[in-house]
Amino acid sequence: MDRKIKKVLVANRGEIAVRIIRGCADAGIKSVGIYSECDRTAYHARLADEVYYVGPSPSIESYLVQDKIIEIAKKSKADAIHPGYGFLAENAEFAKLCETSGIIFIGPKSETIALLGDKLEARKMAIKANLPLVPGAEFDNSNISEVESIAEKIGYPVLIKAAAGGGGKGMRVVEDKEKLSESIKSAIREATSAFGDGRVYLEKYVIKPRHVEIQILADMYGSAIYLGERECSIQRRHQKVIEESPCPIMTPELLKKMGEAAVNIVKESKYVGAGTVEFLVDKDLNFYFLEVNTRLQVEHPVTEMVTGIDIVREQFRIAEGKKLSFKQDDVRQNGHAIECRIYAENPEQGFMPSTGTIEQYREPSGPGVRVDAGVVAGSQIPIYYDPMIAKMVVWGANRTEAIERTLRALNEYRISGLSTTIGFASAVMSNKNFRKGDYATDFVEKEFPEKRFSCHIDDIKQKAAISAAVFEYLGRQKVTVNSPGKKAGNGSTKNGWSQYYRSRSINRMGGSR
Ligand code: MV4
Repeated sequence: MDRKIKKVLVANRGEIAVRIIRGCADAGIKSVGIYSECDRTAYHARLADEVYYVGPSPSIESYLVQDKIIEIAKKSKADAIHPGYGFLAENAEFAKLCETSGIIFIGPKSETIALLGDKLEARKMAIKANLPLVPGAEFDNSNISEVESIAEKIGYPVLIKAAAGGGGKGMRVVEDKEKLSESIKSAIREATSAFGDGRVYLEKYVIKPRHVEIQILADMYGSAIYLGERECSIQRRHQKVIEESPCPIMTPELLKKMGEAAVNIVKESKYVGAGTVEFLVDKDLNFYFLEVNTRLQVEHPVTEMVTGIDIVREQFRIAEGKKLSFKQDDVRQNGHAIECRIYAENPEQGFMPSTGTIEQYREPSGPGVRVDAGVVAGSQIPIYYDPMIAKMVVWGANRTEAIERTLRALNEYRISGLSTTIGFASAVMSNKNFRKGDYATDFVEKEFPEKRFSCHIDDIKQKAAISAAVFEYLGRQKVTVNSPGKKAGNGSTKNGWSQYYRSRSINRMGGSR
């Protein structure tokens, strides 16, 4: 079964393509990049050993064109395709196409992707594997009185979910019987138009849950292990903002139970590769299965930093038909890691995507800091794709150290030319309840209820850093930095330079959005 992978086509862009290309280099594997029209000069395309044009900028004409990607894989003689996340990563049809084309798809088998992608099938699988589930049920879409009696039995509030959904898409909370049939009808309509599949089901709505997920690895020979958990409750509108590991409320007993549950569903579904099992955890530390993500996740580096295991490397090994090289007892969680997702968005304008060119770009570094970015100075941020441009992942010996170090690193980060969420991440790190570890999925709406977020720069260190940056930019002329004052310091999301410039009414840089 052993098949050495010599060359991998990376069917993605941005930071995850960069991550996988680096993983290839570390494993002695050649990488093939693909790029769309607007990604001609993108960093991932510069970094790959070999690159091919895949099509016009819109994803449906480039990163989603299955036949074209297979054709490039064949032309470049790639043994395998790594899909990253998003795009074709959880597309069972594409995995199948790889299989029938004799190309290794780095991920589970297409049947597994199809099965777990159907949330009702995944639920059945979880029941078979004895996982705890939120009380809920599938029902006949056409029979409203049946639905009403099921909802009554579950107890209000109930949550309508789409079988083809996931990640929060197509969900509806229903508070009482009166709104049930109308909500179901609109949920079916929405699911039909979004997924071409109108099947929905009901679950008891868990109030203020935490979102905790377990990273797993499984080989082709039925062995599976868990690599600890990630706490992912800090999100806004189902978009994760901060992730950390360990979960602040985790206990060794709970981790063992959740980890073993995750391994059970993985084994039951004959899963192969790296994957994530999502759970809700309530305030009494009860946990409930949600879904299985059959891909490498955005937040995987949090686990890598705490366990020391290179998940992408393990994906290659598993895909080559190797057995897992370590046992559950070999996995240790060391210290604490926090990931801040850096989005090209403007928090002051309701987190609207902020497109344009990155003018200055300087990453933080130093002890415990890892930045996975898809950009460099001069990069264009196109409108066509996800606005996440980088992830800053910070390790500390304990949670407090990780938080303090995250703040230090965020203060060091300089991006100008467009708006980012760096200032927002700092505000989360400074939040009292975040620091206590006392938060759930309602954190952002509760602690930052305004649609627009603006953060005030009054930190002396930040000022010093800004002056250094100005100094650098003005070609080493001597610059006197005045105190920005209360009113002026509102542009923190522009991070550093532009803030300063705005407060001094110099718009050479700040004006370039
Ligand atoms: C839930 C829930 C409460 N009760 N299910 C959202 C993403 C999808 N994977 C499942 N989600 C939820 N399912 C029950 N029965 C609350 C959420 C939820 C949520 C979950 C994880 C992270 C953020 C969230 C934000 C709002 C709601």
